[in-house]
Amino acid sequence: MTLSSRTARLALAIALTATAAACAPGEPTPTRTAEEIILGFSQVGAESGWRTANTTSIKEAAAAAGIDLRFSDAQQRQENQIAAIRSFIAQRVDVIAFSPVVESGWDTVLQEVKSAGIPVILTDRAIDSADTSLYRSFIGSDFLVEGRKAGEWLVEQYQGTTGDVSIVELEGTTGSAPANDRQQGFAEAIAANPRLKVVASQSGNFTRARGKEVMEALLAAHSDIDVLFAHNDDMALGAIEAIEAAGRQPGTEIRIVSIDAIHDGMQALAAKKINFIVECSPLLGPQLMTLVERVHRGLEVPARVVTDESTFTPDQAKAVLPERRY
Ligand code: GZL
Ligand code: ZN
Repeated sequence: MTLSSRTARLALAIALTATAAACAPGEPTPTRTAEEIILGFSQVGAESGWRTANTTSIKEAAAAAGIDLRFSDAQQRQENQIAAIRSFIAQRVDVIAFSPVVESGWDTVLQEVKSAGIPVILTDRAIDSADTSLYRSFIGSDFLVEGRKAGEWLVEQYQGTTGDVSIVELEGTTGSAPANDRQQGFAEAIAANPRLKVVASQSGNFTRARGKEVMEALLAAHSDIDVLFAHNDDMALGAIEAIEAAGRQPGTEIRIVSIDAIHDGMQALAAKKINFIVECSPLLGPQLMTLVERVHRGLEVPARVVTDESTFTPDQAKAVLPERRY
């Protein structure tokens, strides 16, 4: 969807405000003259390094903006997020924001929020509801693009080679937007070379522990694994433990492409145990607070704010590791 020029100007204004807010460390934050805004935030959980960095970004940005943050951790369970959203309605918060653990099953509770007259902002993950009036804006990465970037890198690696390439895929949380879209984007990209074949694909629920368990099973079932595509670094790191325990070499015998670019993932990349990482930025806090303030004041906000993000090779990881914030 191309942003209209007005919306693009607005998005730029938001980005600039956010950058200003984010780039003024040490300066006294302006004491809030307006009444304090109460923001209810329902977080997915604390399942990965990405998630904990995202939580830190949200909490720090709320404090910097003088926003009263009511924060709830759902331990990756949708029923806990729905209960948290209902409690935010009862608390009469001014704005509700959340990262939906899965794409579907939100219409009922978001209808209740709408009837209570509380604006909603989606962060990080999308929902599949057809009713886009249920939320004012969705700020987060384009997971299709992330999956495509991973696939395009793999196609490039095997340019001009012969023989089949067996790929195993560690999927994120079943039913979540990042798992669905990264899988689709990756599949679309590797279709360019029919010798690139996903021989097994299973959920590791975005956690290191589960990624290790699933990779152990895949190694036992497939003696011919050439590549691992992991939907996040935590599962890739768990898989590396399983690969090494099986006496195999991650990064050489089994090449690994992953998504997130968290600190531990970037260290494994610098050590060439991972070969390529597609960045997914968790630092949504400042932009989210700008959106919260605007919707609270009844100002226009863009329906979609896409976070810009990069990709990393081992050498690039080595170069940026010292300055990375997460
Ligand atoms: C992506 C986010 C995903 C991360 C995982 O924006 O929803 O959830 O890629 C995290 O690390 O668990
Ligand atoms: Zn096999």
